[in-house]
Amino acid sequence: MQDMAAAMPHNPTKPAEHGFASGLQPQPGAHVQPASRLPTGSTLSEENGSPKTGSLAPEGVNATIEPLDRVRVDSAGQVLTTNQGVPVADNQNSLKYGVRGPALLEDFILREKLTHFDHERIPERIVHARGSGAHGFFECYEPLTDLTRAAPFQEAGKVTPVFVRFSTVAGERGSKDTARDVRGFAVKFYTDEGNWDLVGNNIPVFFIQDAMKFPDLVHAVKAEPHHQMPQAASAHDTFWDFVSLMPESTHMLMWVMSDRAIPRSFATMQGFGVHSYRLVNAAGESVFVKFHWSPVAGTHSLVWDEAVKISGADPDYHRRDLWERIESGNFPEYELAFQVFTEEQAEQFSFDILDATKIVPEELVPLRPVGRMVLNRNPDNFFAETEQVAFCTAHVVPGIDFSNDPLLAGRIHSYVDTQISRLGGPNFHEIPINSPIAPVHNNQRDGLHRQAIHRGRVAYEPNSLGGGCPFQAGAAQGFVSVPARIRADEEQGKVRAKPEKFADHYTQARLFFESQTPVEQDHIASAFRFELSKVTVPAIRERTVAMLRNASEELAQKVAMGLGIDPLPEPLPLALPDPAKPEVTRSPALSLMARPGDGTLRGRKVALLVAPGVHGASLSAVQAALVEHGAVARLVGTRIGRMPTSDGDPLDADASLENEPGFLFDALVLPDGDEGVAALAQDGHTMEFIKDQFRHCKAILSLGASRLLLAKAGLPVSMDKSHAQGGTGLVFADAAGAKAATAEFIAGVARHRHFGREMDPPPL
Ligand code: HDD
Repeated sequence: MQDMAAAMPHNPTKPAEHGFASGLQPQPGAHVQPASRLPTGSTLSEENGSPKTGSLAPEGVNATIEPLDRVRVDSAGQVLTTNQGVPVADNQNSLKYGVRGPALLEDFILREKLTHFDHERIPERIVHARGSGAHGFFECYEPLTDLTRAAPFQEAGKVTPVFVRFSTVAGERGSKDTARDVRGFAVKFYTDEGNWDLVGNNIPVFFIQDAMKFPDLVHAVKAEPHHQMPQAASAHDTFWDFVSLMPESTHMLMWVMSDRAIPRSFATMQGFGVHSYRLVNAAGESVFVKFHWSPVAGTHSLVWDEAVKISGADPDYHRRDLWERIESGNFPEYELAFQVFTEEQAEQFSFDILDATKIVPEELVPLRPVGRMVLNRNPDNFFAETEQVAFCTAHVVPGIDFSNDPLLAGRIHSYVDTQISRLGGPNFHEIPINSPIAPVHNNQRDGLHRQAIHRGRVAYEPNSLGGGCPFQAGAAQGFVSVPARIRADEEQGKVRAKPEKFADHYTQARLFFESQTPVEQDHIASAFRFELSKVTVPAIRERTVAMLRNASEELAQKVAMGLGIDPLPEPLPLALPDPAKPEVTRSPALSLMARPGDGTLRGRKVALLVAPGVHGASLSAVQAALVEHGAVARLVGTRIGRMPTSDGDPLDADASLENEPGFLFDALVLPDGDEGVAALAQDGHTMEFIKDQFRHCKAILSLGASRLLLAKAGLPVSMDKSHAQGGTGLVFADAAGAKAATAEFIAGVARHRHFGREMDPPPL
């Protein structure tokens, strides 16, 4: 060490800046664990050696554990080098002529470091820029060989590795997670026969019917081009101007104004392939299919006021939730279901299955569960994996094929195209997260950033010099498109037009609204009211109400009233005055309430308030019960750190009322203990905390003396009952009834929300 220090350049006036010579730096390698001591599969980059990946998947279950190992870099115990592998002696000082002299151009170490840094960013996705990813696996329940030859569905228990990226659509890469928006739900299956990307959303329909309109839609919803506002929000003029002139968007607007667009978590939202796709079996027979993902934890959402507040306190709310669920072993899990129907059935439907603004109601074609997906591993590196992952609807495998949905047709082009500029060339499939597990052999060559080193002189087919390799797989093994017939072609020829049923813009919008519970309907009306109240041009507001009248008079009236529009404008003229009678007029499956989940508290966050002098034993008992049910139960204090209790051991608060406000939690426990309650009552944060929990309809457990806090917060609750108050989710407990009350509270948390106490506008 001494010799090394002597050899280093040094600055006598600033010893701390000196690298090794300062004496503050540890010896090379001394501050990190040696590589041999790292847990296998760890992504360790920190000196404490914590395995950042959480529990590892069962062996053989993760695409990325082995194939990606060849590119994983772990610097534990390693010396710092340049990109050329040259060891760097001093990473603190640039090369200068004398300590006060000019920097020298020959400093290749400084120049390499700055040059690389200058190019660290790549263009963000034009849509879905903000996203979070996870690794996992898909497991098939039973062989589906009668329907499809796609590799993941060939046998019961067959496991296919996946990488999933969830996203918002409109906001930029650093925007908030809880914007009102559609969520992307993109799944890359690393199948035995190549990669299959199911690039879906958490809403089963779309705004438009034809890819021709996609750039217009995106230009309308993104921040307005003159002043680049608003960020990650559809509540502005250009969006509503566009959609109110595109009545085909009405159905999608219903979904986007519903609580589906503000999910509680990625783990509690559904996913949909949206388009009709085809399944093809080994005999070449095909059926249509719609893909549905349903979360085992149930479909749960935020309420709008909560979403707005969360976006300030924790813009990474969904990203953090996903990360923490996986770290703590509460792996997000989804069931995949197929809706299968034949071409003949499709012809009879009252809607067109090529129209992405339409669903196939579950009551018409039931869901068939086919497998489950578990997300059990966090990425090692956000950029290398979540940012560089490239999904493309064109990535299908034998057994999956397209329908003629004109929106899908545009997508098949668009994704590959965008990756070429976003990821800097045509070789993005070689980036580790994108490369298939199945071997790749073809005669495509060269291009920017080529990784593969192709041997030999043959790069063409047919060839004899390479023994004819790589050779065509043939129909039995290779991808064969379904030879679908297109009937209308002969009469119509090339046209720029749509089928007639596409013009029924309102029947399914009405179906969606009428299938919601009253609470959900109220939320939809409030969301329209909020969004349109941000629109500055009155004609746009009125046109939207005129459009809504065709879907639901009741909704149109509520929205108009909220916006002060009186009288109601005439309904927009119908493009199809006499649409076919729908098969289904109410579909309870469309309500978020239809999927309450598995009843556990897995992944839910519960705050237990603490201050010096609370009763420790009763609070700890509730905490233990919550943890036993899978909840994340955190002690939130008037400050962080140890708190003396009135009855024994101190409690350790790891969050404070200031740094983790109430709306970040799913439920609240108020402590017993006169002194502690008095301390909490003196802190204004406590009142805000309680009011938000109450306003957002979350379960609250009040132990003993803490009733005082509820009274001080001015909550409109009767205080003379000692137990649950019906559906309000408020549970009071005295020492004798604590056990029963805790059980009641836990059931209340599992119910997610207690909308019986919701009021619009909120009470004072
Ligand atoms: Fe798209 C990204 C989903 C219509 C063009 N789209 C993108 C992502 C998702 C979707 C989840 C993010 C993937 C990721 O995490 O990297 N998009 C959809 C769905 C649609 C849809 C469900 C309708 C059914 N998209 C759509 C159309 C077009 C595009 C009609 C163009 C014709 N989408 C793109 C894109 C993006 C994209 C511009 C931006 C970044 C990317 O592809 O990789 O190509």
